[in-house]
Amino acid sequence: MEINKDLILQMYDRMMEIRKFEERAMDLFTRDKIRGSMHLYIGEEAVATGVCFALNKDDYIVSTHRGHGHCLAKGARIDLTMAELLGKATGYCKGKGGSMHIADLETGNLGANGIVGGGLPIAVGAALSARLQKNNKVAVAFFGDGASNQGTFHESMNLASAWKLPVLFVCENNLYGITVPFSEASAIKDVAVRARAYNMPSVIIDGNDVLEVYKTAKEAVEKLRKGEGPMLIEAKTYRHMGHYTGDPQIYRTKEEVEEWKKKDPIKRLRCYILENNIATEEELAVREKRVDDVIDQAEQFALNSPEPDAADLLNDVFA
Ligand SMILES: Cc1ncc(C[n+]2csc(CCOP(=O)(O)OP(=O)(O)O)c2C)c(N)n1
Repeated sequence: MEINKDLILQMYDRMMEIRKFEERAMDLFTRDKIRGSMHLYIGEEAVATGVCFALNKDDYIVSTHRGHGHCLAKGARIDLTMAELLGKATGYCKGKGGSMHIADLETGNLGANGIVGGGLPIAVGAALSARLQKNNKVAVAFFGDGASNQGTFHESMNLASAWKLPVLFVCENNLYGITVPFSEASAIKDVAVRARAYNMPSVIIDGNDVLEVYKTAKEAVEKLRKGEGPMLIEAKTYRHMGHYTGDPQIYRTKEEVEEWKKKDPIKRLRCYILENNIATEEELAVREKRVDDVIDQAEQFALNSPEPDAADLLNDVFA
């Protein structure tokens, strides 16, 4: 599959936006502008970007506690996302969702989810609604290797396959569930083999290669739209940062982190672009500067936005 040059550059921009958005979010966090904690996606940008570029705007996604990347990759506005992280009234969920619970129905994002494995059944429900409404939409469930040990994963895989629903299961295997290596919590080496138990095709890919992610997702989504049933993609990747913003990271070595940083998906795409004469250093610098400006504006928008009104505290909240 040939990917046109313009699309490659757009994917580069999107990955840069996610990376710089999160670096700025971390900066705001250390300045006490963001409360609670955050789970950063830095290092995993190629997965969300490659998959979401293979989707239509109105296709559904469900996201995880590490959800900023999915949200932006699906096309959410950077300023409204930043405002949500700061708990401002202008944010996507009027400041009540915060980092872990952003939803944006305009772009089909049914929500990040603090419950590990909590998004998977929602994706199956969304796919069922697409089937019943015959609108040809697909649903993508992003989840981690840790979530694949949850009952919701198995129930969702089973039902989606039994009913041949248009769900793409995307496992972002970054090797750890908080501090626990996947290898210590699981009897299998690869999550992908679990699809066999549900009579579902699966594939293992390099999650740090956005072009491979895009091609695999594009082919999978075409099959889903033809009614061929669900599929599982296991994208091998790594998070550069700790599990959450205060993680002392004593469960992994600095050498391991450095090894994976050499496989940084953004640097890798940058090299590919230069080596294949898709753009010059100067052209990339202009694009990177544009991203910096967008992030600056988003930060200013978020900082200048009003706090939610206390009278709205219980509005739009369901339990
Ligand atoms: C149902 C549930 N159990 C436990 C937790 C605590 N918890 C938060 S993140 C996490 C690990 C998730 O690992 P993984 O799914 O691999 O995602 P990653 O953090 O690696 O992206 C756990 C156990 C939770 N939030 N929800």
